[in-house]
Amino acid sequence: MRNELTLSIEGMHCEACVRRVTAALQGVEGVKVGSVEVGSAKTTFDSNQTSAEEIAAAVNRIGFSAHVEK
Ligand code: 9UX
Repeated sequence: MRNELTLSIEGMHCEACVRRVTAALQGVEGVKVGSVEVGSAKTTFDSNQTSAEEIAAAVNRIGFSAHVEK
């Protein structure tokens, strides 16, 4: 099943951050990136392939602090 996920992301300050976060999200199997801006990201994901926690963890691994909004 396909779920919507919005992350609020601390530590993003510029467009390069937007690109880094976008790349990290695209690297997670089952994720479709909607929009990424400084401070947040909207995605959808297949719950058979990944989870909100896993997606947030991928963003945290590159040095940000992601929180699941919904
Ligand atoms: Mo911008 Mo982001 O100078 O990880 S690249 S703050």
